[in-house]
Amino acid sequence: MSRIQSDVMRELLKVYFIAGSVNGKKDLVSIVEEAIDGGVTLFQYREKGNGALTGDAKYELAKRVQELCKRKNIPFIVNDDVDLALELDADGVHIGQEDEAAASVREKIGDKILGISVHTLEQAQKAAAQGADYFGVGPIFSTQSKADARDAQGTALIELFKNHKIETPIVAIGGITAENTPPIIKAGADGVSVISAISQADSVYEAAKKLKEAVFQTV
Ligand code: TZP
Ligand code: MG
Repeated sequence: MSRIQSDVMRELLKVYFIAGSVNGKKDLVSIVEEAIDGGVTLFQYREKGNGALTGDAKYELAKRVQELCKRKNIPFIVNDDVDLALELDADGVHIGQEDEAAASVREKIGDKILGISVHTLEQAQKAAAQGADYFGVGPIFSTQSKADARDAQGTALIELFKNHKIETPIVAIGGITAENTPPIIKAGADGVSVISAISQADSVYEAAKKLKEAVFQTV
C-alpha cells in the first residue's frame, strides 16, 4: 500500500460525516447507513461526550459501523483512538493537537489515512511534515457538538492556507449546514465535515443529500 493521493483525498472529504453513539436520535449503524445512502463520502467514528461508550461496547459498535462502511465502500476513520484503529484495521485516524504526536501516529499506522486538526499556519506546516493526509480546520461557526471547542473563526484560516499555497487537502468543521456551506467551499475547503447537521436531522438521508448538493453545486 502507499499513502493516499491528494486528489483522491479531496474527493473523499467532500461530505465527511462524523458521529458516535451519543450524537444521534437512533442507532448509529442505521444513521450511518442512511447518511451514506444520502451522499456521505467519508465517515469518522468519534465516540466522545456524555455517555460515550468505552471498552468492548465501543469496539463492538465501531466494528458494526466499519462493516457497514466496507459494504458501502466508504472509508472508515477513527477519532483519537490509534489502538482501536489498528485493532480494527480501519482506513485511518484523525487526531487533534492535544492527542498523541502526529509523527508517532504516522509511524504506527503506516500508510493509513492521517487527518490532523490544525489552528494556525505553523501547526499546518508541521502537520504536513509529520505526514498529514488532510487538515481539519475549525470551528468555522459555533458548535454544540464539542464541549471544549475553540471560538468560531469563519473561513479566515482556510483563506490564509490558500494564500500560502498549502497543498494538503482541507476539510472544514464546526456548525456547518447545507445553507452555510457555499462560502466555505468558495474559500478553498475541499469539503465539509459535520456531526449535528446530519445526525440530528429529522431525515438523515435528506440532510446528507442537501449537504452533498451544497458542496457539489458550489464552484
Ligand atoms: N471539532 C471542531 S467543531 C467540532 C469538532 C469535532 C464539532 C462539529 O460538530 P457540528 O455539530 O457539525 O457543529
Ligand atoms: Mg482528538
